[in-house]
This record gives sequence, C-alpha cells and structure tokens, in this order.
Amino acid sequence: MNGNGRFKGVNPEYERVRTDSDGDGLSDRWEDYNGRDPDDGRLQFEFDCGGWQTEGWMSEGDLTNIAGRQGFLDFDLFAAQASITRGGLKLDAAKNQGKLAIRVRSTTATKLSVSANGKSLGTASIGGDNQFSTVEIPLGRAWTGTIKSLQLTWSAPKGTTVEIDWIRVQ
Ligand SMILES: [Ca+2]
Ligand SMILES: [Ca+2]
Repeated sequence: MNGNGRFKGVNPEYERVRTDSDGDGLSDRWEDYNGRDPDDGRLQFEFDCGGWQTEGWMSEGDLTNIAGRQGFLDFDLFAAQASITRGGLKLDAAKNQGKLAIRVRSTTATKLSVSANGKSLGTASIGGDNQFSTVEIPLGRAWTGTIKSLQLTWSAPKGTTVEIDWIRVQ
C-alpha cells in the first residue's frame, strides 16, 4: 500500500515511499503526473501542484503556514528571522550548475540567505515594493557533490509577507 496502485494522488505520505530516481525530492510518479522529467536531476520547485502544494518545503518556526495560492508559497514572518527548508534531496551538483534563481516578492525589504547541506551559498536582497523579481545566487564552491538539503533564511521586520513563485537552478 505505497500509493503506487490505482490512486494518482500526490499525498505527501505517498511521496515518502515512492521512488525518486533523479534525486530532486519529487517522486517519479509525482513528476509524471505533473509534467516534470523524472530523470533530469534538475532542481525545480514551481508550487503549482494542488495535491502537494509546498513540494516538500517546510517552515522552520516563526512563520505562518507556507502553502499559498496555487503556484506560490507564501508566509508572514512572526520574527525578524525565519527559515524554510527542503530536505530529502539527492541532487547531483554537477547536473545543476549556474545560479540558484528564486522569483519572489516581499512587502518589506528582505535579506535572503541561502544554504545547502548546512553551508552558506550566498545572500540576496529583495526590495520591499511587493513586486516580483528574480534574485540569483551564483553557485560557488560550497555547491558540490550531493545536495541533500536547502535552507532559505529570511531577515525582515516581523509581519513581512514573502511570496515565492518558483525556485530553480538556471
Ligand atoms: Ca524526481
Ligand atoms: Ca526531475
């Protein structure tokens, strides 16, 4: 009863036991249902799947629920600093070269710090005009081997609303 039977659901409980051939944290079945490539090994989060809307991202305290409208994550900061994390990855860094790009907006000027496997990758500034823009973090020397986890830490005044459209390597 591992969710590979007659149901096409994307229940998170199924995702724990389904095979993820390319290590992007999304099962082969999920990727098939949602038009992704289960063999590309690419880091890609779009948040456009209603059945598993956060695509495995979790809040790490001091945030509201992160599931936003279809196609987005959004949350309010309960403190001046809070994080969202994505574990369960087995991404080959060599297949994901370039920049980590995040399309995001914020109601107040926000500093974003990004870590992978607990090591800092870099920071970016998001304007406080609540307009979507794409911030890019070059993937330097800390981005190597197998990427198992990502952490995005947001620093902004308490009450700031952040909305993420997508996260990709490009
Ligand atoms: Ca996958
Ligand atoms: Ca994939």
